[in-house]
Amino acid sequence: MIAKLENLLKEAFSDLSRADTREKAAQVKTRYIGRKGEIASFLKELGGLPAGERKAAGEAINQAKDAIEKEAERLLSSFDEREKAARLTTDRVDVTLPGRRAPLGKRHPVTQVMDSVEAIFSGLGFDIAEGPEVELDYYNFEALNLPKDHPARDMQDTFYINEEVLLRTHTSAVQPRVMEVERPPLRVIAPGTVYRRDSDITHTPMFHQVEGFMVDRGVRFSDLKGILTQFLHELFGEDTGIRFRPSFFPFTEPSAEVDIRCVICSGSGCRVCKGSGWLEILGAGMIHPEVFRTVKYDPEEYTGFAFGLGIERIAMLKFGIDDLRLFFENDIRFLRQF
Ligand code: FA5
Repeated sequence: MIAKLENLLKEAFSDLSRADTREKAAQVKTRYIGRKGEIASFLKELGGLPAGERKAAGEAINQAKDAIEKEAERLLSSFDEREKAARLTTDRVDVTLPGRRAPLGKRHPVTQVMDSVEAIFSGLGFDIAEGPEVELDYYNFEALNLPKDHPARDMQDTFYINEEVLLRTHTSAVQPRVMEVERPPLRVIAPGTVYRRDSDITHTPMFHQVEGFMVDRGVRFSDLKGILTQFLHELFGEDTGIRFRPSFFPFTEPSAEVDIRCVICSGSGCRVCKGSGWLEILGAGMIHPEVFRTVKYDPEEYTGFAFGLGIERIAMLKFGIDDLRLFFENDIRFLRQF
């Protein structure tokens, strides 16, 4: 048996020396010292040996097993070392490379215009107020002199939630909310999102408005003209064409709409201004006495003006964009340009 063991040992070492991959070395190891390996079959034969020979044979088997195991482990860890060294050279990190920049967003053109509008009116002494987008019919219509069956309600196609609740169609709804709790003198703007069932190149179902109003003793239409002209000149430049047109709103009397020269076509007529050379950007007028009565202001004592402007319209003109819907598609190539 001892002679057979010596042969086995030689064979094992020679097999190990020929194993040129980690996998092959592991296979050789299993073949010799695995649970069903060569050494195990020697151990099984032990029982058949005469009692006097068993101890020596047992020791020899264990020695052979240890020797094979040691050599196999040495070989395996040398393969591991080589593999690690190879990985270190291929996976090397160049710490001097500049970092990858995370793509940086920009302020949306609508937000930029909203900020400029707020800054100009703050400079003119106006405070900022806010109201809810999901609004009561009362503030959006009734308190603004638009009772339930008033035909002028059709001017603004409304998203109703139920009989009494709707998505506000204009920021004018903030007007009675503020006047209900504050006394004149008032100079307030109310920026925000509004909703209408409307969609084409100059109308979207969701858009932004800024409402403005001023109430005090002796406020006149000329104050309205002065403030709006000052505002539009600050926003678009001193030589921007502006015109006031008579109009109708149930909550103002007299009422006007303000147009600005179409900057897309400089007034020669294009699809944005529908050939007129002008683009309507705001509605305005002197606050109706009925609105004052609703909020318990005495119309004999106080007068005031109000206006409501569309932010997207202004952004279109400022940035020369000919389709309103582009603002809400969130195409990064479009947004990056501003
Ligand atoms: C109003 O909303 C009135 N509340 C404005 C007002 C306030 C008048 C105070 C008098 C006193 P109008 O529906 O015209 O009015 O809208 C005002 C502005 O919002 C328009 O001039 C336009 O610039 C913009 N606008 C209206 N509908 C849309 C739409 N669907 N998409 C984008 N902008 C719109």
